Amino acid sequence: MAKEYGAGDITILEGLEAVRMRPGMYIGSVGTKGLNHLIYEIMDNAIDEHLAGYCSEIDITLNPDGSCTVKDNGRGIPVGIQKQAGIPAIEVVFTVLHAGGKFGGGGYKISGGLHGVGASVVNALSEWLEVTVREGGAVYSMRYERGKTVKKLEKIGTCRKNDTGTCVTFKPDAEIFDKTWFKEDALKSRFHECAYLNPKLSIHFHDLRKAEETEDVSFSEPEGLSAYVRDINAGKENVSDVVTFKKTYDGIEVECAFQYVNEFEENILGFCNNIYTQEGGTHVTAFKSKFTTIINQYARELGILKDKDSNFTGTDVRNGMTAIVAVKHPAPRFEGQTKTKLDNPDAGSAVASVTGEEVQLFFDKNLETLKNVIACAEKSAKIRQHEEKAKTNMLSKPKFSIDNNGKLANCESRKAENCEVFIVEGDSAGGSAKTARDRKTQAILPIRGKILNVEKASIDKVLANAEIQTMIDSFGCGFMEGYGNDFDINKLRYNKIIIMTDADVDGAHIDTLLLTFFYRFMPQLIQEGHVYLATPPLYKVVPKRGKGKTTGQYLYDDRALERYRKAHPEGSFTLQRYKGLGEMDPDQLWETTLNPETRILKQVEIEDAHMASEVTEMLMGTDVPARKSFIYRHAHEAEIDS
Ligand code: TTJ
Repeated sequence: MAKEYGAGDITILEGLEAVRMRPGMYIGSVGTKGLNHLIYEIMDNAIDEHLAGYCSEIDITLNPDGSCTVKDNGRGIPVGIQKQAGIPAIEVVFTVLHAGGKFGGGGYKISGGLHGVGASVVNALSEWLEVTVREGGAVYSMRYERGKTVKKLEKIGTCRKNDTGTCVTFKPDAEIFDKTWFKEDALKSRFHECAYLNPKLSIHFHDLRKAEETEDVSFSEPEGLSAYVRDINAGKENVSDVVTFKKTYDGIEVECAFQYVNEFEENILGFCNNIYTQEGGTHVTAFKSKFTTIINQYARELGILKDKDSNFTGTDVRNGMTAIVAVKHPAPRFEGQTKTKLDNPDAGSAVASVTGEEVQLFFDKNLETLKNVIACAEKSAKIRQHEEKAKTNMLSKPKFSIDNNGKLANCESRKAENCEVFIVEGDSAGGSAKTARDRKTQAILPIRGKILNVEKASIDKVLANAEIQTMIDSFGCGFMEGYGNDFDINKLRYNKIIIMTDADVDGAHIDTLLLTFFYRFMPQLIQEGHVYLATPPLYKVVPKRGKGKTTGQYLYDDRALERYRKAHPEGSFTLQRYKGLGEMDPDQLWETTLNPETRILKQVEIEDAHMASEVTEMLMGTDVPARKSFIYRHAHEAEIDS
C-alpha cells in the first residue's frame, strides 16, 4: 500500500513550496541567470564528489525537450534508507530543503563535504526531475514532479560493479521561469571556470537543442590556475611569467596565481570552494594587503623608495596585475548584497600567511621579475601623484538644483498585484505617458534627466533628489540603510516598477543611477523580480504601398533596421527615427512601451544592478578594477536581443 504523507513529508512539501513561492530567494532570479543557476546547483554536487576524490568526468547535456542532463562518474548518491528521515538518502537529497536561502540570507551552502545542497531547490523548480544512480552493480531510478515524489526509488537494472555514478535530468518549470532557454555561452564560461579551478576534472558539454549542429565541447585545464591567468592575459605584453603557489594553512587550502602585464589595470578574481566571490572578501583583501606590504619592503630595501618617499598604495602595487586567489574552506560564510563576499577571518589569515611566505620566496630568487613588478608600481604612483595635484587645483563643482516638479500621477487601483509604476525620463514623455496610460493600473512618475544626469552624481545626491524621495514614498515600502533593515516588501504598492528612459547615453546613465539606488537601498525589489526596464523603439518603418491601412512596424535596434533594409527595397518604406520618448505621441507611447500586450520589458536581475552600482562607483573614481574583473567574467553573458 502506498505510504500516506507523514508529518515529516508535510514539512518537506512546505519547504519546497516556499522555494516555489519565492524562487528569487534561492536562485537569485527567475530570468536567464536564475535558470542557468539550476545547472550550477546540480553540477556543484558532482564537483563535491570530485573534491572528495571520486569523480573525474561530468557530462552536461541540453536536451531537445528543454531539459538538462547532468551526469557524473562518482560513487552515486546513496540509495539506502536514511535513519533520521526513514526514506532513502537520495530522496532526502532531492526533497529536503537544506541550508537557508542562498540570496535571501540565512545559511549558505557548504561545498566540499556536504552533499545534496541545492538539489532540492532545483527539484522544486522543475516541471519534472529524474535521477538514475549506478551503485554496487545495480541501477536505480526515481522521478519527481514539481518537487513531489511521483516514482519511488526502484531498481531498474544491473550494471558492472565498478560502473558507478549519478545522472540527473530536469526540466525547468515554465510556471516559474520567464524563459526556459538555457544560455549556452554563460554555461560554457562557467564550465571553463570550473575546469581551471579543478585541474583533474573534465567537463563535457553537449547541446542537442538544435537539430542541425550538435555542439560538443570539452573543458579540461590540467594546468589549472596558471592556465587561467595565462588565458586572461592572452594577447597582452607580459611583464612577468605566471607565478603560482598552493599550500594548506590551518585546514584552509590556499591557491594563488599571478602575472604582471603592461596594462594600466588590475584584475583580481577570488574564489571560495569553486564559487566566484564577486564582492571579494577576506581572502582577496588579505592577498592584496600582504602583496602591498611585501612590495613596499622590497622597494625600500632596494633603495627604489627613498626615506622621503611615501609608500606605494595598494592600487600602485597591483597596477598591471592579474591574479586569482582561490581558497577551500570547510565552513565558508558569505555576506554582501549578492552573498558573494567571503566573510571568514581565518581565510584571510591563511591567505596572508601563505602569500607572505611564498611570494617572498619567489622574489628572493627572481630579482629581475621583482624589479619589473616594482617598475609597474612606480608608473602608477607617478600618474596618481599627477592626478592628485590636478584635483586640488580644480574648482569645486556647481551644486545640484532641487527639482520640485517630480509629481506622481498615481493609478486608481490599490491592488498592488495589478499595479505598475513607470519612472519616465523627461517632462514631455511624462506628459504623453500620463495621457496614454491605463489610469486604473498604471502610475507615472516623471523624472528630470538633467538632475540625475550631472556627471559623477553621488548616491547621496541621488537620495536628496526630490523625485527619488517621491519614488520612495510612492513605492510605500521604505528603504534599507546600511545593514539596518527598515524595508518591508509586503507594503510595496506596485507589482512592477518599470524604468522608461531614452535609448541613448543619458538614458543609460539614468538607468544606471536608478539601478544603483535600488541595489543599495531596496535590493529585495530586484531579487523578487519587481524591477523592469522598458525597451523603447528606435525606429518606425511604414511601407509606402500596402494593401489597406498599414500601420508600420517598430524596430528596437540598428541590427533590426539592417535586417529590415535587406528585406525591403530602398524607397519602398519611410523611416522615422525616435530621438527620445518625448517625440512620441500618446498613442505611439501606449503601443510601444505601456501596453502590456505589445511592449517589451526586460526584467532586471541582481547581477545587472550589481554591475550598475560598480559603474556608478567607477564614475566616482573608485574601484575600477572590480568592474574590470566583472567584464571579464560576464562578457559572454551579455544578452543579444533582436
Ligand atoms: C555521498 O557519500 C557516499 C558516496 O556518495 C556521495 C554522493 O552523494 N556522491 C555524489 C552525489 N556523487 N554525485 C552526486 C550528485 C551528482 C549529480 C549530478 C547531482 C546530485 C544531486 C548529486
